[in-house]
Amino acid sequence: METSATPTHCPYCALQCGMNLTPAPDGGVEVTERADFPVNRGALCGKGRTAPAVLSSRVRLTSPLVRSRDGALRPAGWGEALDRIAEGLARARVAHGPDACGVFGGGGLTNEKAYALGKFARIVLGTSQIDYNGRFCMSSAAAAGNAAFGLDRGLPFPLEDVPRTGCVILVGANPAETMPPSLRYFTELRENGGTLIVVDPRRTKTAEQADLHLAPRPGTDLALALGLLHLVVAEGRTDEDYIRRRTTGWEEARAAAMAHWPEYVERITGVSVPQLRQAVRMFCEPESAMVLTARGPEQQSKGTDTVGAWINLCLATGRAGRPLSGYGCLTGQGNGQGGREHGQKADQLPGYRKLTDPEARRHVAEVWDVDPDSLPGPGRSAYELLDALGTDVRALLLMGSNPVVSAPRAAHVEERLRSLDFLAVSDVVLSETAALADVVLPVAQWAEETGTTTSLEGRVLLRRRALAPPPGVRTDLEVLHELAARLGVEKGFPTDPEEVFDELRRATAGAPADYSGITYRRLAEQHGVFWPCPSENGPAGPTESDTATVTGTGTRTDADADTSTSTSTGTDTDGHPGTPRLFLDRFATGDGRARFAPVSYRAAAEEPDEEYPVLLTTGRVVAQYQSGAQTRRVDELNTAAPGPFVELHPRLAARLGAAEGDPLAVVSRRGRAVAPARITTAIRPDTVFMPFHWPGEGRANTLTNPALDPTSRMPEFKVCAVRLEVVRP
Ligand SMILES: Nc1nc2c(c(=O)[nH]1)N[C@H]1C(S)=C(S)[C@@H](COP(=O)(O)OP(=O)(O)OC[C@H]3O[C@@H](n4cnc5c(=O)[nH]c(N)nc54)[C@H](O)[C@@H]3O)O[C@H]1N2
Ligand SMILES: Nc1nc2c(c(=O)[nH]1)N[C@H]1C(S)=C(S)[C@@H](COP(=O)(O)OP(=O)(O)OC[C@H]3O[C@@H](n4cnc5c(=O)[nH]c(N)nc54)[C@H](O)[C@@H]3O)O[C@H]1N2
Ligand code: SF4
Ligand SMILES: [Mo]
Repeated sequence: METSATPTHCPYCALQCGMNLTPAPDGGVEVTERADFPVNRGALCGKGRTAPAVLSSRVRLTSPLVRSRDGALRPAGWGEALDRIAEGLARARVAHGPDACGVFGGGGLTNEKAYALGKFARIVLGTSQIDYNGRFCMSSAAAAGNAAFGLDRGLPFPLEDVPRTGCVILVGANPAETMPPSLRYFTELRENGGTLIVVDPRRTKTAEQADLHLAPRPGTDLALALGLLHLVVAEGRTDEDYIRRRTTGWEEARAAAMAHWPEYVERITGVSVPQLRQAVRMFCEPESAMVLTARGPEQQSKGTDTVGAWINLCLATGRAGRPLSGYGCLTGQGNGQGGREHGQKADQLPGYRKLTDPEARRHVAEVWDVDPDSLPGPGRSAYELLDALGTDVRALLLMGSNPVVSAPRAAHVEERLRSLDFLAVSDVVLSETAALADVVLPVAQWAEETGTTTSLEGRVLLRRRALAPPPGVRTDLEVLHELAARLGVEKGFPTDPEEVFDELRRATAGAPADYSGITYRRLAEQHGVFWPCPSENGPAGPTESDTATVTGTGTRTDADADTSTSTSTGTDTDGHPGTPRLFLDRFATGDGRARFAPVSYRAAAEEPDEEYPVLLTTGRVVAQYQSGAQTRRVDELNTAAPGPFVELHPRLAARLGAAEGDPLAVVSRRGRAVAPARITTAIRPDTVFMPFHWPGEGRANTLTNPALDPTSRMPEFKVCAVRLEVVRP
């Protein structure tokens, strides 16, 4: 083991906080402060601070497991486990064709793993049936961003721009709980005289910081954004010159917005007309402003249109592709950004290339040394893939997700997983999904292997190995290498992450998400590199002229400068410096103009009725992460957030006769969940909220609606209709 502190990044969310790992007396590591990393400047949330607890062999898998004849999982050697997986996949392929093998990945996997997994699916299994949990995360924002700007990078500017803008509208985002160290950017914004508007049906810890809190009915953000745009037009606050020079499609979008009268929007959303007017004033009066969305408006069956409407608001007011202004999506998972760029998404090849684009296929096939015609076409989206298990898709390899807890209509998904001929799961712990597998592989995690992630800022970062994995554990890259060899592909699946990254660089050269100019050496020397970063002589990325780097120290240049800031870290003398700020000169569309989305309001897939009169929305609490597979194994976090609950307003509680802590049954058309009541005035009386981190009786996803957005194929996690009853003993 290394003896001194290893600078690296947190295993969990997309903020990718910097931390040091220092050897601990017990032979493990402990987290110590890494104040030099500019994004979090040493601050960490409880999850990051306690992350080493999940490295301990007490809580994790250290031997492969295979299902024995009596139905139980028993420890096995690696040779046997890998042979069983290769057989299971090969059998499905021989009997039913290549698309009978499915692959499911995760946005927590490093770029190297995501890349290798996509390549494995396409060239070893020859299957189109690969998708990943990021589909449940930011796919609506990605679809809307691509449509409007021709490119999807969560934030088109670094977080350090946030405190210097005039107004931020945070839509359905609760960073106080989901990215606590990022809260300082919003606090500094207000200290600098800027204003914060939070749009959330709950008065969250984030909303408590806001100058204005709008609490719409869940699922109505589309109407809200259109109502604001209506007022912008009515009050003469559009930026006509900008609209003319930098956009297309305004007339149609304008006409659609004008049909959304403030009084009509008030009726749909529950947000009053004076509040709408106040929001417009706060957003339009300063020189610059931003809209940031997260899962609230995105995880809807109209998430793409909803984000499109918020982007319209930015475009109509000249607030995109300008210094300190723009639309951004707060990406969620540790590698939520990179995980959506390198080919584990159903329709995609590395570098955000499209599987349907002949030139993209040719480029990637050449790097992979295969015939372009041998690459399959686009496959199904995540929920559709899970829904097809046991019917079209007979064998599944799953890496980096726990859908038994996190997928919508989870009881059905669980049943689909059980109906497979063969399921293999690679994980660090025995997750609820791994527990259903025929073979479980124990793999190394963040601190035990090197790899890169791409943060919500589009900043590519190096995670470094700080200690050896426990005996019996291998890496995901080793797993793919071994499986490829057993399935007849001897070359092309190196186990050294840097070798994989160098291939990824070639595969992404000239692509929208161009990583070709990024090397491990550069990442080791500076605080990350923002893509696109073409190689010195390579083809330019979409915004070639924006070639600034951001500072490593928070130093700033003039906010009004018409070019981006360029305070160099002093080390990137080799080649393209990366692209912290996108779109300042042109958007990444063919004509360089941003495109308005002609969208109109529509209802949620399931609205309340007599039988199911209440709205359920779902989300997160600060001390648990996602399906809880990792954080539910950390004592300190379990003490802070021991289990599920149903948040409801005192008025609704009174109607039900429920007291604080009473077990509440929540029933939807998909199923029934039970969890204790948590009564608070911080939620709308027509809505209840459940966090989704737990399996079993209190599993929120037993209830959720898998209605999909027609474009992004995002399920409607944030809105469904339920009824409630107190469970009397
Ligand atoms: N502690 C913790 N942090 C995390 C994670 C975690 O599991 N735990 N996961 C990470 C990941 S992958 C992600 S994607 C991010 C997610 O980060 P966020 O998007 O901030 O988290 P959520 O709690 O899912 O949703 C945010 C807010 O949306 C609100 N909301 C619900 N319905 C609606 C609606 O219809 N409209 C609007 N406007 N708002 C609505 C909820 O009340 C909630 O406060 O967090 C990341 N960070
Ligand atoms: N109701 C409701 N449901 C939701 C959401 C919601 O807001 N409401 N949010 C959705 C969102 S945004 C997301 S991102 C999903 C996330 O939900 P999941 O996809 O279930 O995400 P995790 O719980 O992070 O699962 C990651 C799994 O991979 C394992 N793992 C960690 N690191 C590695 C590694 O390096 N290799 C391998 N092989 N395994 C690893 C972990 O132990 C864990 O079992 O949930 C979605 N589900
Ligand atoms: S905010 Fe996210 S990246 Fe930072 S310590 Fe917490 S979980 Fe880790
Ligand atoms: Mo996510």
